[in-house]
Amino acid sequence: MRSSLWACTPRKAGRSGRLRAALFTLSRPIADRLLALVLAIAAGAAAGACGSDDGVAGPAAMPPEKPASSAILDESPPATNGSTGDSSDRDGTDPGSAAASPQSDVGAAENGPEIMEAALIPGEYDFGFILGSDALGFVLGMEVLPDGSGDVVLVAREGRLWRADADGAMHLYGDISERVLSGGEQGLLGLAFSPTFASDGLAYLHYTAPGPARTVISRFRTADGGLNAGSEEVLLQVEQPFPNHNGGQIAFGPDGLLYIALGDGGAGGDPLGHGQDLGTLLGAVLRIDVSEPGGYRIPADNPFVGVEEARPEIYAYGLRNPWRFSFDSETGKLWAADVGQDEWEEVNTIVAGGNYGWNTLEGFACFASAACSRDGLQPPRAVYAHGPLGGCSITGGYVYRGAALPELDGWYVYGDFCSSRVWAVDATSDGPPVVLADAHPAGSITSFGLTPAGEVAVLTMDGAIFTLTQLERAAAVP
Ligand SMILES: [Ca+2]
Repeated sequence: MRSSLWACTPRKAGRSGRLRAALFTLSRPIADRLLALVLAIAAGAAAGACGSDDGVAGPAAMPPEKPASSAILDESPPATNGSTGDSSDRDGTDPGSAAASPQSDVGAAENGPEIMEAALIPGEYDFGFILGSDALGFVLGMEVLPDGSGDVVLVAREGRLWRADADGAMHLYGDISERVLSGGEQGLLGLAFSPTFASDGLAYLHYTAPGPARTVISRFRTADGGLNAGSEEVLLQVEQPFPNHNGGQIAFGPDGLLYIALGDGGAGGDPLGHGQDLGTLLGAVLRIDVSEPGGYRIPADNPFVGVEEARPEIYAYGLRNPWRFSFDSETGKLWAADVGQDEWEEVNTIVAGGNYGWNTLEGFACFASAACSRDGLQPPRAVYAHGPLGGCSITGGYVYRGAALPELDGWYVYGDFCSSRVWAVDATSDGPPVVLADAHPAGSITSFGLTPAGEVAVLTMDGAIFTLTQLERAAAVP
């Protein structure tokens, strides 16, 4: 039996995780100032663009989203809706209390009913520890190795892949750390195995490389159970003007095509206007065909094929920093979390050709100017506000299709890096999100994954991985 890995044993967070989580749940301006100070000392604020943050210790080991980098780089966005971005005016403002929000002058109808959050007994679920290692460090992905072994491969930001078996034993599966620019939101960010892995043994990586700082999408061969770093075939490179907002997800859809998430290029407020620019691959989800050897092809039915001055790789756009997307294994629907700027974190369902609004909108609210048209823009499926009861940086998860928590079947599970709160929203209705686990101290949520049994796994920045456990059910197990 190879089931022990997926049995749950509660474990408390490491001290550093609690410390970092505590820092990021401070009011954001304070956290930003602290982080900016540390980063400025370590990296030299004037150097700005592309230095690695690897040497930065302690709390400046940044989340995969903005607190530190935005502190250095963000231009102050135009004041929208009376907000200054100061979280102190939102402290204690539950996302469910739309009337109390500084956004309320936008109008509840424009913010949408989705922020009327109805908590489903917060804390009813807990995190059950399944796997972890200090070697993992900042773990950003977990993919089932499609070789029938029942093992998983974990993505460590520094550029290493670790294979973990059902007993939790870990072995190095691949190492491209020498060609990865790692730190903050840069690094080895995503892994996808070929849908025809059994016959071709191919794997695809999404990472940041230096000189100049750029996103690289590459194909690798695997052999003898490991990734052959020398077999790299670079498919796509996109220069990154700023260190943050690299996107990072890479995954095959049910159509056999490869989907790639790219952020808006970084800084704050999208100063270069990439979100609404179809002429750049930044700020978009791409879709390419890698089924034939040698490079990639544009799927004929990609939505912007033949559109003048549009990049045909683009599948959907208007995204700020899509931090993790996934396909519902039952319906094939594409879900993406888009990290917000000052106020609102978004859950989106992505459709071909969709424009998700950034930087015209942040959440349901106008961003770039005080008044805006929402015509033709895809609204989020759900949002939550910044602040202690919301968070500061969304991490997208999966539509639950596992067996252990049947009441969650068909619910999209997601979390927040700063608050470690976990929500779910029903994929089959327009109902409001519910809170599953409330500000759990297990550590900042960097990503989600699926176990070989299809359970949703919660990945944290200390290299500890959990699944959700339902407390009453867990207590009933002798
Ligand atoms: Ca949006």
